[in-house]
Amino acid sequence: MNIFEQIADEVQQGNSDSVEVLTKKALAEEISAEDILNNGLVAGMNIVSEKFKNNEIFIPEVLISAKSMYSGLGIIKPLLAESNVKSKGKVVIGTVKGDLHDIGKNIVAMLLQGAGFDVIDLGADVPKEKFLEFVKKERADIVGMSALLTTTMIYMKETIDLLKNAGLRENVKVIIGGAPVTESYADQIDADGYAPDAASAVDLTKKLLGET
Ligand code: B1M
Repeated sequence: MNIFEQIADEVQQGNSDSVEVLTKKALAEEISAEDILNNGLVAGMNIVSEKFKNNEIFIPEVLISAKSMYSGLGIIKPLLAESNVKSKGKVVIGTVKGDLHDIGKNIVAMLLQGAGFDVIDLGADVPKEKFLEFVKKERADIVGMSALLTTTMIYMKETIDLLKNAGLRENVKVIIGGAPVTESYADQIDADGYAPDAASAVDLTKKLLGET
């Protein structure tokens, strides 16, 4: 196994210590931070993402792998900033107002970050005004909203309407998800897409940004 495969493998196993050691080793071998990110850390998370999609692994494993990916990312992040590696796109994500469920949203955010997107996570219970503020401030390519309650889904539409009123709807793609959300609801409220799970959210984001 080459060093990229080793890093990817340790991310899959969720071994933070090994990911850290191997990331440092790769840097010592003068491998670029960008290559470590794409061919090691992200490659590992992509496999995790696929396995999660296929029900081969479950939430705890995804969280452990994501944590190990973060331990490598922490080491190369300053170097990535220096070398100005181009992000695949900027995603502002949050769980809508009145809704405290954030486990699924966190997984979506982690997999998006793992896939190379710049993710700004606004947390849970996010008012529409805050989504608008960050879409503007960060010049986001995508805004992602999560809702787990039938009573809070309506805030997805309210956020989209606010983006429209602010004249920003054309500048940003909107994706939504969460247990009670459906494709037809996405159509109904004029979102750009719906994803039933985190791995599909990554695929959808890539598709909307013209990556694949
Ligand atoms: Co609550 N809760 N909860 N809860 N809770 C549900 C959602 C419920 C279905 C349980 C039930 O009654 N059977 C029910 C909602 C009923 C309804 O509206 N139809 C419910 C309720 C009623 C409530 C309270 C009102 C209970 C009360 O206080 N009486 C209350 C509301 C609090 C609030 O939000 N204001 C409440 C509270 C809580 C806890 C705080 C205890 C806790 C949340 C902890 C936390 O998130 N930090 C909690 C939990 C854990 C659940 C269940 C059991 C599990 C949710 C979860 O984390 N799933 C849930 C029952 C269930 O869903 N079966 C339930 C795992 C997670 C990985 O899946 O979030 O679906 P999920 O995310 C998936 C996909 O949906 C998708 O990808 C993720 C990963 O594959 N996805 C996206 C999610 N967001 C996406 C965004 C995208 C794309 C895909 O693009 C942006």
